[in-house]
Amino acid sequence: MYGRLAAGGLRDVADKVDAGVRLELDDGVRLFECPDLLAIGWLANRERERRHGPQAFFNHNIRLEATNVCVASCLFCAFARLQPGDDGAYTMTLEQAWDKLRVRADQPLTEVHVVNGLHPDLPWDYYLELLRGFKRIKPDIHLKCFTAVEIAFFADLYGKTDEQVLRELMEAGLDSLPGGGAEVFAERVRRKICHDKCDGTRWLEIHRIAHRLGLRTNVTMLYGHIETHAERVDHMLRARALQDDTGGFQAFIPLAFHPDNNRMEKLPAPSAADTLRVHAVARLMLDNIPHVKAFWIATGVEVAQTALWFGVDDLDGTVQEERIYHMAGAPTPEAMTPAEISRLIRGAGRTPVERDTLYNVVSLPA
Ligand code: V47
Repeated sequence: MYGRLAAGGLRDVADKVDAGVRLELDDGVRLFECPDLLAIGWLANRERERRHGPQAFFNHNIRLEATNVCVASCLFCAFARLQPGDDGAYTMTLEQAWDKLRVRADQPLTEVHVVNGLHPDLPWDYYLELLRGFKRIKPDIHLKCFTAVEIAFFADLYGKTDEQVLRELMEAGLDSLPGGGAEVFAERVRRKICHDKCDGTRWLEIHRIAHRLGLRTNVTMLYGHIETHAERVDHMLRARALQDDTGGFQAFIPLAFHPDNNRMEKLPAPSAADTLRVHAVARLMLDNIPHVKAFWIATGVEVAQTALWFGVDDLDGTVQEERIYHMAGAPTPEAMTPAEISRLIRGAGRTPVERDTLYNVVSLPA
């Protein structure tokens, strides 16, 4: 394989990885531009196996989107409705939201993952009660709720600091932050695709505060639209720099752009080869983030399975009732059972490990 890496002009990059020397912007761009995908996958796989051996993690979770009313106008979004009365707009009552957990009392769920639109009129107490109610129903459930974009929105809407918002949510039961809303940190890209929500600097600052307060968080990257290779690598490097300071990120999650029913629908979806490469490059650039996750809803089930040999060690979870990707045309199922995910992982020659949100082992599926 070293011969192939040398032929692809990447021998020096491979030597750096071998010597534990950090890759920089130029190295990352070259990893994106070298045609030999398998050589890059091999390098990333070595890093993945060094950290996690044959293990591949997943969790038993549900996804909840309590409202799709949203004041932001991200070009890639097929989920948001701008006004409460718009066609297809919905906002769950607290009882309806809690029911999503109540009706699954028979499932050994460990996590509720909540992502909402930025609703202009809900009272602050709605969000606090949402969390308190979930904990009343299932006290040991882990609540991974609200992206940094939502935290910034709450702070501005309710006249609080970002830290106050996080502290009050934590008191109500918040356990960690998901990685959504990061998109691509580069100002050029954000100006074009999501100009009216919190910028990359504030997104990172909110995660810095969350880490200081003891919360673990994730970081995503929406790829396959207008971003350049350098902007992808820059995004990874900004996450890596924060991780050097705090150590609070658990997983990096590349999110494949889905082009249906949104204002970027003229763009093609990223190819499977690009998806495998993005995950592999993330594994190589992000030497300080423990997990690289393939969100199977976004990548497609088969590509997520293959990605387990391209730097990925985690497949997210059972999910159930996902809307953001399905409204943007994702052909994936809306849920997988733990048995189905385990079969998928085993089919790739990896060892399934059911984890909780903080990567404690819950079970080793037989
Ligand atoms: O921030 C929206 C993305 C994200 C589209 O932390 C789209 O464990 C592609 O962040 N095509 C929300 N992507 C989902 C998310 C997430 C998913 C899985 C796990 C975790 C985690 C977080 O979905 C948004 C945005 O980047 N998104 N529309 C679209 N058309």
